[in-house]
Amino acid sequence: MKLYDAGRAPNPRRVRIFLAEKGIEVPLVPIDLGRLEHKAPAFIAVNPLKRTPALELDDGTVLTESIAICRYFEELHPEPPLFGTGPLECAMVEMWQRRIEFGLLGTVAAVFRHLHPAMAEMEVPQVAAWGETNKPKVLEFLHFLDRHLADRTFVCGDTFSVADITGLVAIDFMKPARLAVPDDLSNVKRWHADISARPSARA
Ligand SMILES: N[C@@H](CCC(=O)N[C@@H](CS)C(=O)NCC(=O)O)C(=O)O
Repeated sequence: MKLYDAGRAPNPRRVRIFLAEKGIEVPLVPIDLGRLEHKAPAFIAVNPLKRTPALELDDGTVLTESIAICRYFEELHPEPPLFGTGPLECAMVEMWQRRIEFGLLGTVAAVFRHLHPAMAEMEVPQVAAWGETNKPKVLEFLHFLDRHLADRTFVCGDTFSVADITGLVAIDFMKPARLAVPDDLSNVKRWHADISARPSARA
């Protein structure tokens, strides 16, 4: 199998962090988004949607969508569980993963994609007003998350999960999007510092 990766881009990084937490090594195929390699015929043959990451299995099957790829590895290598254990915890992880993916990663991505000059060739058309519209949405979600983290180590309690991975990547993606976590959100800052200190965060 091989994982089509894209350097600093947030979604491939989610998968790399997930793999690092599991201690799984998968050969990486670097795709240079800046050079629009993902829009070249060779990669379109892998993922016609022209997005990374993509996991190609030995029989040629291709999985895309970061969370689908992570779920595949969770089934292959259940330890440590990163999607929760038991009906309630699994549902909580799913709920928070989706909340953070849509409420934070998605809104930060909208700011980056629609306002950053480097995205002009990739996000066509760039709609600056949509980027600006998402800035307060990012802040609103961060305040919500800060209240939630007041009495929790990780997003879903005492156990690190894929919801924390999506959160880490989303917060780190704020830097290129030229956004910052407000200083008074001390719970988000403490949680982000803790999960950034895990070896997997270097992936
Ligand atoms: N929902 C997809 C999103 C994939 C995605 O948007 N990947 C970005 C990199 S973070 C990409 O390949 N962008 C290329 C482009 O927008 O043209 C996932 O979770 O994997």
